[in-house]
Amino acid sequence: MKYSTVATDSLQKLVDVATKRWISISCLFDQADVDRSGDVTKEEMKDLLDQMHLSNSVNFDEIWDALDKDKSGEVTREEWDECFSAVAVAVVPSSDSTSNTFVSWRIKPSYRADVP
Ligand SMILES: [Ca+2]
Ligand SMILES: [Ca+2]
Repeated sequence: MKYSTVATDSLQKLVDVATKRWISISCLFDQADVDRSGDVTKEEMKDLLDQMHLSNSVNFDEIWDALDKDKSGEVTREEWDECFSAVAVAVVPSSDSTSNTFVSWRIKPSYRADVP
């Protein structure tokens, strides 16, 4: 699943703020779904962005477009999870770079006190 750069960027900002507040993507949905209807409406999503002080720094239409995959006018938990997991995957470093970091740690000189 690919989203526009603007959508990914905006969703990423939302994820960043949520992460800083120790809110998981799943909890974020609960927070957005104020009336516990099981889906998030445009109004609820706008309120959430307001709460997170993101209304001015993200592109709402792009976010909404990415979230409401079937264009039903509401975002279900499935749509929410699918969209955010796609964004989360995009920002996680590849396993290659992780193993490279690991290797460079291993070959650091052993006399360095700050290297385990
Ligand atoms: Ca709702
Ligand atoms: Ca929908």
